[in-house]
Amino acid sequence: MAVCKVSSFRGALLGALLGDCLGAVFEGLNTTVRSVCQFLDRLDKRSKEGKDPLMYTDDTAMARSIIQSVLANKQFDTNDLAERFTEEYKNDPHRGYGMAVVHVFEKIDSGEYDNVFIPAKEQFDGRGSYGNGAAMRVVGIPLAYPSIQDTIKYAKLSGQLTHASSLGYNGGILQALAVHYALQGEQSKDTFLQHLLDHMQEVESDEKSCSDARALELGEFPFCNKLKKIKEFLEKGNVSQDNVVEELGNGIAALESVPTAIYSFLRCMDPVEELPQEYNNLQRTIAFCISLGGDTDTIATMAGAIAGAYYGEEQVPLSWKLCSEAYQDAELWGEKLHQLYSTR
Ligand code: 8NA
Ligand code: MG
Ligand code: MG
Ligand code: MG
Repeated sequence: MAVCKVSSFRGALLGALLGDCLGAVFEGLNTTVRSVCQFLDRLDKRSKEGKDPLMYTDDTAMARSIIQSVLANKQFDTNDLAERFTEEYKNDPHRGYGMAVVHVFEKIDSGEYDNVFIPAKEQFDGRGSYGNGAAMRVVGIPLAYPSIQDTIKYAKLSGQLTHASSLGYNGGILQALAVHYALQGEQSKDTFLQHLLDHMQEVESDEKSCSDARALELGEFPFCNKLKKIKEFLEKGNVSQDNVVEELGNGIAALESVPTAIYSFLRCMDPVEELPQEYNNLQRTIAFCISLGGDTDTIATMAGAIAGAYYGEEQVPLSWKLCSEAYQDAELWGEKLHQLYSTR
């Protein structure tokens, strides 16, 4: 196993935070590359004016609960995590949570459920949520567990507390795997994608994944098929943003957003014509995601986590960081997770 640097851990959490805080400004708006870059370029001035920071949303609020739970317990504890999600929501409900997920928190809070996984299973008439909520918050898991098996197991469990559809929690597993492999350091796009594909082929071959995909008329191995589309797009080169949105998506479903985040990370390993040449890879990745529109905070937070893990905190621009709420926690927790990871 590669020796992972503390800079990668801090970078992953900072990248995730910046993607959320900066992406949230554009959530649901009609975005253009130009408007996104104008906004990003003004952050330098903003950071010097002492304005209130840009607030993080549900993505980071829930990621913080996972990180705090893992750091406090050293081991994964589903009941503790369910309680932290619920308390966090009750204390601070206006962070832009998904419309449906709040019912899970209300049910857990009612104290009527002994099994904390049941409320998620009751969502959408028993079909469970396929939203990207499990994926948007998962970054703390691959930063806490060096083993692939643990990463998959705990990404799944942390996802299933709110997302009982395999189309939801498998998205969380894929995002966790992407951060895991990004932490391992420099590798080719092909190698990176092949790792993800190998694992997702196994993940998506169980009975529930097959039947959930069938019920949604998606065909088998939906995430694997998106990974193959990513490979095709990367080989093609300059695929237009409209095409990316059309084929990979920019929506609130995990299947319409996790592959988009992974594609954006890989695409932005090389310069992107429309984006300023002076941007580094991490800046490029976040700007690219936001300019795709749709669920901008969530796609940018996922891609930001992957890019931050891969390039390290050296690529995190100071002014972008200074404009993001509670960035000091990301730095401190990155260090603590690195310690925990290194002792396992
Ligand atoms: P969620 O579990 O409430 O799912 C989000 C939405 O996905 C639901 O409200 C439904 O519209 C839809 N959905 C999920 N599963 C099903 C299903 N089985 N059948 C029909 N519809 C379904 O929330 P989440 O935690 O997954 O969050 C997902 C996204 O919503 C995140 O981006 C989060 O930030 C939030 N959000 C998004 C927007 C936006 O417009 N992009 C705005 C505010 C909040
Ligand atoms: Mg959000
Ligand atoms: Mg490993
Ligand atoms: Mg979102």
